[in-house]
Amino acid sequence: MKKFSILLLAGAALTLALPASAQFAKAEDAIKYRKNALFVMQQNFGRVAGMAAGKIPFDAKVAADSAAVADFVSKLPWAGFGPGTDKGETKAKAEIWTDKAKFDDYANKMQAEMTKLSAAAKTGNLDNIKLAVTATGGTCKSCHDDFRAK
Ligand code: ASC
Repeated sequence: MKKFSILLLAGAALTLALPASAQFAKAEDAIKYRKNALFVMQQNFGRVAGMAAGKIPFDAKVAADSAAVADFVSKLPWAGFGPGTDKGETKAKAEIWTDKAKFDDYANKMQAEMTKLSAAAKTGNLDNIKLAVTATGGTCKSCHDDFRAK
């Protein structure tokens, strides 16, 4: 096989391996990736939170669908926080990389709560959803307080 084809295949393999083994062409892409994933997650979580707060009319199907998307997307941002992605257009604090265990712990807790929120939303019970929204929102906030610049 020609060298070029081997390189192409290797490149394709790396791309397909995302996000389990995160490889981005540039740090800038990793930053964009995590921000966009967090944005998509927030839009879906925010919709459910809005219903829980009575700011958006409650629609059980929309809530369940949105929570399921937020749950899935909550698994994505972390691949974009690799080494060397601390500088650029980001509010990510340096502590993410110097206190990685704590950051990972927050990230894991958020994902666990997002999964519970999705389960709660599937029940269609607004009281269950409210409790889960509060728990999930708390995990967003604690990580932002410690690891996101103002
Ligand atoms: C959101 C959002 C957050 C969290 C947080 C909850 O919708 O963008 O960062 O909820 O405000 O306390």
